[in-house]
Amino acid sequence: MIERTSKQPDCDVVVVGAGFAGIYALWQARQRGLSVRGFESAPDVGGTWYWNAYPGARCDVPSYNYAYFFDSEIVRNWNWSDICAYQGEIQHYLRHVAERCDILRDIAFDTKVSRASYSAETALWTLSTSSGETVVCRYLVLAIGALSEPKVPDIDGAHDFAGETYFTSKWPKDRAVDFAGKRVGVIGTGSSGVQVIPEIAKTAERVFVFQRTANYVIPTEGGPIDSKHMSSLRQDPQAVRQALRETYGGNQPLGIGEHRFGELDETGREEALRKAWDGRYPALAFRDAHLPEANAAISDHIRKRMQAIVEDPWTAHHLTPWDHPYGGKRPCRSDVYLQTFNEPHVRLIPLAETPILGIAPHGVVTSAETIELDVLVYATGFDAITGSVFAIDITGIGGRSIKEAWRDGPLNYLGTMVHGFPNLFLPSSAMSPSVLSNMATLAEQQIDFIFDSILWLEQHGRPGLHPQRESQERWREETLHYAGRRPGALTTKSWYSGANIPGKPRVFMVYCGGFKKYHDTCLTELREGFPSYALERQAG
Ligand code: NA7
Repeated sequence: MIERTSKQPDCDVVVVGAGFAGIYALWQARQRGLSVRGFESAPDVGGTWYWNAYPGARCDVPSYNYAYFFDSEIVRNWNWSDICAYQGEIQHYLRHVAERCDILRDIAFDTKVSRASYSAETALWTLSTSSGETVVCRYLVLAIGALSEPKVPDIDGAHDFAGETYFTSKWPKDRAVDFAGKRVGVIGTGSSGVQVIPEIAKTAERVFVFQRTANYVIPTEGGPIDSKHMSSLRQDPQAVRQALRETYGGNQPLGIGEHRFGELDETGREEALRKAWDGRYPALAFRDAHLPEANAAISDHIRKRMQAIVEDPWTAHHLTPWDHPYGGKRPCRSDVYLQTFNEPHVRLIPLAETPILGIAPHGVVTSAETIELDVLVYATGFDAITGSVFAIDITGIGGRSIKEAWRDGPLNYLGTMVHGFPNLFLPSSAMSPSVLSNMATLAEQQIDFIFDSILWLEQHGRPGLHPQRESQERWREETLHYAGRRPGALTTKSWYSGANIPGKPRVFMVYCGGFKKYHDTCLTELREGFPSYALERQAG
């Protein structure tokens, strides 16, 4: 049982998680003169980039944007080896930033926070950790990531498999996995599957790809970084930082079509689509690419391109996403995935035709056959956005749990705070631009907003701050309004709306109003003294 009577906190702020948001939060706390402690379940910094260390793991947002900008010297001194950096390099970068900011000494590694409860009497949070410690703080920042709670495989017999089993979301860090001469099955064809499959195919004797839903796969933006572009970024990193916050997605796209869809005739549209594919920005072939008719043309074009890459017509047809428009699910990026299916030892098993009945000790049993395997790799994704929050037993005012508050799906205001849970901050969580934006830009913007809010609270007698119930309702409506304008968002089964987890409420969880609008709304709250929030004064 947590001791709830302490009136003196052990520190001002606790930060849970040491990924992009957590590292910056620890640094911000120090800059603002607050005492802080950090907890991280992994043995090192990196967060999602620590765990997802599978071969081929790579960011598909350009590295020079998917980075910190708060410290101009980091921008000037760090050299990315590729436009789209691989996992090892990103983790190395995060370690470099953590060392430079001297925040490693604040973090207890290999330590999970299992419980967090708020006392209205003391206006303090009390946490329990896996090391048996109890920590009391004023402000709790859960920088626990949107894709950090792996989805538990929901397939019969999964535990009976006698061969080697791996999860892309928890890849071994202490050794290289050897696929040479082995029959390998991969379940899942989202971004992780699409990245790991070509790597496995390099050495495995046979590769069987179990695909439940075909997904769009477009070229990466990878390759050497243009030195002129990098020099211009380095000239004034703070201006770039500001400019990123003025964009729709928190990054600078590689290209965008010159014209609107409606301005072009058939030939002009074909030309724009061709140019966009060659320029590696097919999703932005038109200035108004978000309109349903433009999106339909883009989706058709990508389907044709995908089919042209895969030589076998049956495989090409089954790898093509016919059931949803581009962007309905998280699209994948690769220059080698589709090509891998042209190799004779790689076979696609479309589960829509031959579903998996179960897993046996020696392989996967589908409705058509038993496929004998030595290795099984799960690339089955995450209990996205809410999973990491529910992994901690969080209780707010009156002992109400967050699971209860979010029984019908997540509810919050501006993606960061929840009614009934004062001074709890949730960067990268639901109803923020999160996974549909550049998560690095978002981490900095949200942590700035959170610590500006904390500073305001410190200056106003440290009350408990939480959004009014009505503000949350309004924000959810606004989130759903913008989702309704995004082709496929509300009609496609995707993890954006919890459809990958049986029993999870189907609520679209990402704010699509654009980064600039989101940022402006946060700034308005700060400027006007939090009109959409309630303040809880400490008793006595
Ligand atoms: P995703 O995008 O959720 O992909 C998971 C894949 O696993 C997807 O193809 C799923 O099919 C498939 N899946 C999940 N459960 C099953 C079962 N039970 N049987 C068969 N197939 C299954 O996760 P990723 O790790 O690839 O990517 C996550 C994000 O990381 C990515 O979007 C980037 O932002 C980085 P489904 O499509 O649900 O039918």
